[in-house]
Amino acid sequence: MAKKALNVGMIGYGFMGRAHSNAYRKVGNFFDLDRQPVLKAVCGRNRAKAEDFARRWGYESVETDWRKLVERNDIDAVDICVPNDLHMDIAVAAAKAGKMILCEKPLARTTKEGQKMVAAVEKAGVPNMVWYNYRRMPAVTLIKQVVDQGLLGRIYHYRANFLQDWTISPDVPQGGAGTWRLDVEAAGSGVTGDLIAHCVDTALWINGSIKSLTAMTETFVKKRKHALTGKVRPVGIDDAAAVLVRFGNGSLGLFESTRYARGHKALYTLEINGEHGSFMWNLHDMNYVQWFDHRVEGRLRGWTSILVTDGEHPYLGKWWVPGLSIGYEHSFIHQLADFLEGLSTGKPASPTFREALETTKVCDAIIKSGRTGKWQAIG
Ligand code: SOE
Repeated sequence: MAKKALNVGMIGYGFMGRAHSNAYRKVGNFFDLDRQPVLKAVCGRNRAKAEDFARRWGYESVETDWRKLVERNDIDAVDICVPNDLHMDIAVAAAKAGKMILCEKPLARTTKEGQKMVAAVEKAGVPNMVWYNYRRMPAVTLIKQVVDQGLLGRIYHYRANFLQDWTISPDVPQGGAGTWRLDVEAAGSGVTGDLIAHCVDTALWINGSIKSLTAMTETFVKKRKHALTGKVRPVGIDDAAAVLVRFGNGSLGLFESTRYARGHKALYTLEINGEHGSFMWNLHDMNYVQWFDHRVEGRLRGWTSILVTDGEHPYLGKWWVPGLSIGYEHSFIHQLADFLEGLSTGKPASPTFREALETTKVCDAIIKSGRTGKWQAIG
């Protein structure tokens, strides 16, 4: 049976534009889905660069004004891959135009912006999703499945880190392509919205809601040149954050993120400790998960390293043969496959805008607690 086309309009063509475009191109080759993404248009302010991107990835056309792309009748789904300060305006306009929306994380700079986005997609009744890709790393999905099965028993602890080192030099500018993440206007926050958001999204998914938190945040480099104006300006983002949380299930959580951990490039680690067992995972060894089962006979009990590449592991049946690894880009393909499947089954792929708003609320509370030094309840 011929597959129904899903015409995609992508806004932005940076690092995430490539990750998402790769997913659109590959998903139909590996997953059996009713819908086939068609790369209709890519939008970027710089026409030459957008045309270059379109040629490389096979987009049929180019726009330089996102409003035009959103209004086009031949676009079914809008993918938002631009800096965070544009997420809300684009999403609200796209929802009004009746488009499905796939938005890069974090949902928004603030809860207030996120709420407007949730209201817009729910009013329009359009399918929506936020690209929190790490949920779709097979080893992470496996942890979720096993926790849901109850094999860990009561959960006591959840901890996660996301460590990088690329902004240590005071010469790294704020603003502009790539470095907009250091500009508070464009990003909303620093490591909190960019990196802890990943830790929080996965934690909410695996371990449930967060009730309250207290945080310590720091900006180590106080002034940086703005890449667009050349002017030296105060830095408004958090360079590092350490957070203590209480989950709704009674467990305690710890999150730490920094861009000043010399030697670490993208070290996302997570650990969950339950009454009967524990899991540990880290992004630098993403196809392995460490599992400890206290129910095993004492003499044989110990940490087990599971290579998550078997057909019975999440998503792996769609790839190669057992023992052969997959990579970072596959998490986006998996998330897209879930989104497309959700269009057929009517069961929306998570996180929807409403679900991702919970992460934004936690991020807002981290920033607030970092400023006030006070515990924050998550509303
Ligand atoms: C920042 O360096 C960054 O690219 C994040 O923006 C991504 O979300 C993360 O997955 C990797 O690091």
